[in-house]
Amino acid sequence: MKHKSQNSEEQIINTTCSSHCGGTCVLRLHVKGGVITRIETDSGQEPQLRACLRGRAYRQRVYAPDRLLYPLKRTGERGEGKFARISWDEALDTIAREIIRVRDTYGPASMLHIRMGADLAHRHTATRMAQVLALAGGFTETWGVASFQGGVYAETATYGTNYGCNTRDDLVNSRLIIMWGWNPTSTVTGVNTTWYLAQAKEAGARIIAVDPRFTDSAAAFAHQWLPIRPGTDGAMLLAMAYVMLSEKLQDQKFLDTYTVGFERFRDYVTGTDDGVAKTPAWAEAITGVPAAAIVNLARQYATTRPAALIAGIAPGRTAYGEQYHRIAITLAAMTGNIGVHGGDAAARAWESIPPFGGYPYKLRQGHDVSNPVNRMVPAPPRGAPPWYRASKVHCNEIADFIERGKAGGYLADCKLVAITNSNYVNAFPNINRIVRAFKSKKVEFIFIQEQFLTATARLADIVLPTTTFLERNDIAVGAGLAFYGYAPKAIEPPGETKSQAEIASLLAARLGVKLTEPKEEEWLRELTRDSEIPDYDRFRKQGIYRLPMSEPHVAFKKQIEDPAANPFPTPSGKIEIYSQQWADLHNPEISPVPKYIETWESRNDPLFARYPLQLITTHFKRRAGAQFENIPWLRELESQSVLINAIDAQARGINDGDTVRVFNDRGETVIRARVTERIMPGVVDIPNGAWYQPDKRGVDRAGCANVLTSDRRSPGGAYAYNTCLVQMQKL
Ligand SMILES: Nc1nc2c(c(=O)[nH]1)N[C@H]1C(S)=C(S)[C@@H](COP(=O)(O)OP(=O)(O)OC[C@H]3O[C@@H](n4cnc5c(=O)[nH]c(N)nc54)[C@H](O)[C@@H]3O)O[C@H]1N2
Ligand SMILES: Nc1nc2c(c(=O)[nH]1)N[C@H]1C(S)=C(S)[C@@H](COP(=O)(O)OP(=O)(O)OC[C@H]3O[C@@H](n4cnc5c(=O)[nH]c(N)nc54)[C@H](O)[C@@H]3O)O[C@H]1N2
Ligand SMILES: [Mo]
Repeated sequence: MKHKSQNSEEQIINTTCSSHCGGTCVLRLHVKGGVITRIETDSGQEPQLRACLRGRAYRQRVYAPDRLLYPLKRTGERGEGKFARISWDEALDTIAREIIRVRDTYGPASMLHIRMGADLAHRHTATRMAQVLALAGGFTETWGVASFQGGVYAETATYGTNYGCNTRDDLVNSRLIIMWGWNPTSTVTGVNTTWYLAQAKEAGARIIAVDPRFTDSAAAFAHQWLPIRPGTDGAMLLAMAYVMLSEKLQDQKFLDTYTVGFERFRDYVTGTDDGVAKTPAWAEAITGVPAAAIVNLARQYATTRPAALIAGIAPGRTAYGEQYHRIAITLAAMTGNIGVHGGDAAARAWESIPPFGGYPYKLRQGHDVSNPVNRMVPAPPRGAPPWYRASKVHCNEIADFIERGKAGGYLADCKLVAITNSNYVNAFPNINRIVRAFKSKKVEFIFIQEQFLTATARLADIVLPTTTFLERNDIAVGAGLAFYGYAPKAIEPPGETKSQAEIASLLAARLGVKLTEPKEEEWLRELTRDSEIPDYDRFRKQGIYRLPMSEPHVAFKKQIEDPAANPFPTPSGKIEIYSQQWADLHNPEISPVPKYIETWESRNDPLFARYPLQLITTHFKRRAGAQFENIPWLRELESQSVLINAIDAQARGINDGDTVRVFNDRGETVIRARVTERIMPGVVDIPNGAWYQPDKRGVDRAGCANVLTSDRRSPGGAYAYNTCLVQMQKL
């Protein structure tokens, strides 16, 4: 796909949007003279893979006036934002020199690599940089998937795998859909999800939303909205189990055939083992959901076949979020909805791409890194959170790693930080602490690959400008529907920007290490060699390869239809409601029986007297994470505001549109208030991803939620973004 600038013929290039929302929708790029003039979406074969507002606005991202086009060197203090343009040679020579110096002086574990997704791509991922660092002697890795570590942990313990999702087209087979903390009209999480929800509704499915907010998804699809206090979902699910047990509605045959440990769960639910019956009245006091509504939902879920409990990942981004996921899965087993069309395994509502689940593509992994630092420590104990190793640092503990290093029990003192595909400072909790750590002289060198001068890039010493997915060749896979998408290089990289893979190979050469990788096209061909794609060249030309399927994919169908031949990949071969692996960890906070454990910063916390509002931080329609924040077309849609219920607003003399301060002991942000009935009293919502902008007093002026959120992590590694007490005041 080469474009010569003198070519004035307009070309239409199909590509697959690889953005962080996991949509993987079709974009039709109009390119004239090497410039994208317009972006449309799919208008071809049904079902069309139609893109959302963010994909269609991508042109403003590619040509944004603040796009980074040249390597930068910091000239002021870290965070001050003063940079000078330098050459690639100077930038890469400096980075290589620093890597060698830090490695030889302090050892490889003193180099930390922070990497995230950014694009759902396969070649141009942060893995390229990780491979270089690994070959150069190793580095300290992070662990914990911000999106859904609680769900990943719960699924691995209960099902033995991360692949627990049906394709979204199976929703039309459901008679009842429970959208539990799930708002796909905003979050997409798989192209066409809402289209299938609409079809399910038209076909007569009953749809219920359990969410502190009356979301657009609830408004469009739900017959009933049940507002629930954040972080209390486990209690409501347990009470539903209680109702099923006391009315003998559970599918005992399913439980006997496919699960182990249900009796222990039953004894916990009925209170036989701890003296507390998990009744609807018990749950009402905790969750705020009326007992009668809990009874009603339990009966519906147990008696409507098939029924899909779609267990959103946001309730799992709370303290002890892994327990919520385990209880949801147990309910899916109690109702016999696993492995059947129209049901759902109640695993994570979003499984993005391999290795984090989704459709089980036969795709080679482009993500493997053999890191010598991980071999410096013993293998993790059985049952430890997936991807955990003693050498790795949880993303919430990076400030601690920097502050305390070896003295804090880490393998090394943190001296160098490499950041790829992440706006770490903006995206992770307790920004003020992170900024202090990054500014401290303890870290001697920070470098980052970026498209924009984000809050994180402003703290770096060297910034490398990188391409968007429209400027390099890659592939994407459908999350939610089974297809491969080609994402061709549609335009030349602007300015001096370079792709992830090119940066990695240039740096490798300077470090004297050899990346034994084939060239781009060969690499992609190799990646898909054993895949379902029958003819790679044809796929490349057509842009999309849809897997021929006679019916929607249903997770665990084989295990349920023929259990003898297809055991679950757990130690017992069954769905482990009781997890011996978790029991062996002997950690009371990682209960082997799915339990409700009250969160920290709950309404019963003494802190509640000072900070009586529960903050949630949802994913915003006009952004993906913090990406797209600077896109004018998208900014027109909605302002960054804190949602507050009219009752709470009135009590504070706050009117719609007022500027308010939201604060707790960790920080403060100034933001516009939106007074609404669409969020329950006692809960406020600040959409995650506004660009952190501290004033001279250190108060954030942009409405960036992570100055408030807590960096305490759940024992299974879940991030507790939605467990946070705050107070709000009119300015
Ligand atoms: N309070 C709160 N915070 C949250 C969450 C929450 O619910 N509440 N959610 C968390 C979740 S689920 C996630 S996944 C994280 C996300 O956290 P991050 O992955 O750190 O966030 P992104 O905003 O996607 O930032 C990716 C950055 O990589 C840069 N980048 C560099 N190279 C590339 C490239 O090749 N392609 C692209 N597209 N970008 C590149 C982009 O410009 C962007 O600044 O945030 C977490 N933060
Ligand atoms: N437009 C857009 N799409 C995105 C993203 C984005 O930033 N913008 N980010 C992408 C990424 S990286 C991810 S990980 C996913 C995130 O996808 P989700 O985690 O599903 O998205 P959220 O908006 O955080 O939360 C979904 C719903 O859960 C509710 N909720 C919050 N806390 C609780 C709770 O404790 N209990 C219950 N029952 N409900 C709760 C919220 O009110 C919200 O309506 O979305 C992806 N898609
Ligand atoms: Mo995420």
